[in-house]
Amino acid sequence: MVGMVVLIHPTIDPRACSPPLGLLTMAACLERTGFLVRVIDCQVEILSLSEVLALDPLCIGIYASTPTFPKAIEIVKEIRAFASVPIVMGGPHPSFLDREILEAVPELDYIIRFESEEAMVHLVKDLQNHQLSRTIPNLTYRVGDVVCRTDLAPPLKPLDELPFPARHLVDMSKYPAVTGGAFITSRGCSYKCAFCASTFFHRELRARSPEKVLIEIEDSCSRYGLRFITFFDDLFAFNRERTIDLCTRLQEADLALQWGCETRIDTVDPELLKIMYDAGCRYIFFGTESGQETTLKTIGKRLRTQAVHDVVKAARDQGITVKTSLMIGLPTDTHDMVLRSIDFFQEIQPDYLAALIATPYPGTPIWTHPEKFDVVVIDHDLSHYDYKHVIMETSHLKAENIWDLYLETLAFNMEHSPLDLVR
Ligand code: B12
Ligand code: SF4
Repeated sequence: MVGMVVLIHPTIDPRACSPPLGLLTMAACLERTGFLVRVIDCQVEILSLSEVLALDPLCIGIYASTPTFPKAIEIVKEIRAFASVPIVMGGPHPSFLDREILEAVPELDYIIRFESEEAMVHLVKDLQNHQLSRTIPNLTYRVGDVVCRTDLAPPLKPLDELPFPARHLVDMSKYPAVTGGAFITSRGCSYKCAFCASTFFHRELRARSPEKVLIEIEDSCSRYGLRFITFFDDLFAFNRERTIDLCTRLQEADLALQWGCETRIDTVDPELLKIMYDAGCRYIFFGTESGQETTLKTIGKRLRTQAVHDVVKAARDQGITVKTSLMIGLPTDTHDMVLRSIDFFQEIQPDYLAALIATPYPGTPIWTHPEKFDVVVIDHDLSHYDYKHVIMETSHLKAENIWDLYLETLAFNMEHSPLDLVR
């Protein structure tokens, strides 16, 4: 008999949402192995518990980032109150806090840490055979009251061996046009910024071949009529040659497609920006974080403000809409330094400025070593970890200062008509 797996993506904020690509890639691997998969992306679909249980799944899998973790736990407890079906959780939050979570939540059976395609297929096969082997990688489980872990598998490669995300398992028409066309062409990053967990999550930067990426884009465009897509990679343009290769292919494919991406300031230059523009690039989000070089150094961002100035100008001159970010409440920032950062962004005139309150997400250096950064966490409600709440105070900035500076930065956006694309 073919087994069914239910995968749930909880949400706290359904605005500007996009299909959950990691979960859909895992779903595609399960389908490839012969399992039936039902994906419930709560951003666009709600299913009652009785409808979920009527599917009689072999197992229910739930994704959790830090802000969606409380919601994910609510779902776990609701299911467990009515059924004994095995429940597994994955995603960034449980990956970094697996032991603590399994110890605190007896209703949850398993956590798969980090990249989960291989482990999930293995686990579901074992559940179907009623025999759990200890060779499943990345697994955290319980034996009696004791929480145990298996070793991590090496990062998956080549990524081209993975199937494309199973977009057919969600209703693509329900996502907003501007964010629904989501793609990921690489995993990981080679930097270790103090507020970011990416490098620790993926461990190694790996990229898919431009050839395969283009096939996925062509296929999705023809199925779902996408006119604008976003590359959500951490560091889209990390390799100049590869970026040019993908741009050339996009241009030759002549899909009448416009696109956006997220990348670092120091991965592009005027020549590359022109190539990207000619291939349809109309939007870039640069994680700039601060206009102060000392702060950029403290957080390990390693950017020059002159480079930020030059690249923002070059991209806008090229006709690309530019969004930059300013993090409020970073270690070592004083009130005046943040005001000077706001001035800096006012001077360089990006089209949009994302105001983000610095947040110590699990897995990030600030979260792991708050003492090194001289910060104190003051809010432990994880649903507030959304860059919009004050979660920590620094040696120079108390909660009220951070909030006031945040409002001041938001005002910058008001003057520049905010289009809340993503983040
Ligand atoms: C792209 C991205 C987004 C996109 C998502 C696009 C999309 N449609 O998928 C957007 C912009 C929407 C987004 C939003 C947010 N993001 Co984000 N995002 C990323 C980024 C850069 C890449 C994620 C990705 O796709 N990776 C590739 C895939 C393969 O990985 P994955 O999705 O994690 O899935 C794998 C595993 O997690 C696991 N898995 C996934 N689902 C499930 C389910 C089960 C049952 C199991 C077992 C396993 C499993 O298997 C997958 C395949 O290997 C990561 C950084 C990173 N490199 O991971 C940050 C990252 C995940 N995001 C982060 C954050 C903080 C957020 C926000 C909270 C920010 C905010 N605005 O509040 C929101 C939360 C959204 C939510 N609903 O949870 C943090 C998470 C830290 C943490 N401890 O939670 C990260 C790590 C970046 C950082 N700042 O450190 N994000
Ligand atoms: S913030 Fe950007 S550059 Fe820094 S570690 Fe995260 S993904 Fe890499």
